Amino acid sequence: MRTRIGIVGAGPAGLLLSHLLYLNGVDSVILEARSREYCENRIRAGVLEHPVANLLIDSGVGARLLAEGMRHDGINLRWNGRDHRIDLLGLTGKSITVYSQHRIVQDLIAARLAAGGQILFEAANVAVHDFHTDRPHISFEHDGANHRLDCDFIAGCDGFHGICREAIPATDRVAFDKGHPFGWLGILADAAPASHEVTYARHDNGFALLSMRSPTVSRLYLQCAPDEDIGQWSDARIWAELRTRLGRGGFGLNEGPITQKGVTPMRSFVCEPMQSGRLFLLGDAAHIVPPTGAKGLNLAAADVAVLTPALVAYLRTGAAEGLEDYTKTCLRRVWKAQRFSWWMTSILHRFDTDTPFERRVRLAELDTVFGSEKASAALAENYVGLPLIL
Ligand code: RFL
Ligand code: PHB
Repeated sequence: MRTRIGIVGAGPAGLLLSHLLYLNGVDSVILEARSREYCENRIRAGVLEHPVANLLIDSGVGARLLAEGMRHDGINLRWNGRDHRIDLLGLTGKSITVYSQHRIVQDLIAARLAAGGQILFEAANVAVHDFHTDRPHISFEHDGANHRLDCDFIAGCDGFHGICREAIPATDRVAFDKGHPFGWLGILADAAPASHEVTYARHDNGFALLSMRSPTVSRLYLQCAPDEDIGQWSDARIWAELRTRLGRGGFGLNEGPITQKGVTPMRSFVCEPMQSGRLFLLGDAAHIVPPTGAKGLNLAAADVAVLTPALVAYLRTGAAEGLEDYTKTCLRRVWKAQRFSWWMTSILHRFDTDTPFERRVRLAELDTVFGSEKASAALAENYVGLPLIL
């Protein structure tokens, strides 16, 4: 097999890259380890930045997003029984869209297949080769046979646990890695969201988050131990803890059947550079952030927005500047998102190892946001999303 761009991974990064390349007349093939059904039902992110929603709409895959996505003009911070609304629209002129990541994946898969795009699901033993030459290739197994995909470039969109980053010689990359001493226990529930806007709560028991997927489905999270045993959390215990942490006079949490629950450990990570020869890393393959800033999916889309024009320019005219600058261009935005995600995490979570001094500084930081429009505006500017290319 031969294509221009060999893409490993059919998550948001790989699918959006393949779609945008197609719109620019560039062929690609996606190799994905999991089944289509698995990819289309993996519950993950929900908040789209303003420029990312626009990118999806402008590239023709926004019909369902526009029909079913929920435009939110603000978010709430809750602490000490008080709500502080961050007026995203008033402070920045922009809004966010709440729309499930797995729907974006469904929309992109449908668009690629309708356009004759090739996505090989359940591809096993994917390995990338010769990306330091101008004839890279990818080997894999599919339908019980060995295959080889020759390409001009390889896009590693295979997430944090993928194989592409690890294929770069260890001496050629640096990992910036920071663990966090907690995880999030997340649930989906058939219950109307008790607030119409996303609400981040700080409580002495730990952080809690109220989000939603539709007017009848709530998405809720609780700070927990990184290795929390989900078996210890009955539905009743989850609701009780959510009520405690999100509780506020007059605020009643709507309860309903829990349809999904899971624990995610938290990590901040950046791989530099994000490129090695003709292998480019995008999205979670290159960087991950704690979810408190709702940035992971959005960063993946931004990498795609940088790489697509760079690849198109090179293939059309031989101009290599965009490709040469790929790491530099992406990392400016990546590190700003790292900073923001780390900061949101640090003011909203409970840190058991804090000294009393550190704890008070965190609280003062949060109080600064509650009391200052300028501080709220800085939060809002980052939350709605910096320009895709800085
Ligand atoms: P993905 O989505 O992980 O996709 C990678 C794909 O590669 C496949 N793969 C392989 N394929 C072939 N061969 C191999 N060897 C392979 N190894 C892996 C995988 O099966 C998969 O299909 O990475 P991508 O495309 O970079 O997208 C990144 C986002 O998924 C991620 O950043 C977000 O989900 C993070 N995130 C959030 N981001 C936001 O922007 N807003 C949010 O509100 C938000 N909330 C969240 C989140 C992530 C969470 N979890 C579970 C990690 C909330 C949670 C709880
Ligand atoms: C979600 O809706 O899943 C969500 C919302 C905001 C976050 C993280 C996740 O910061």
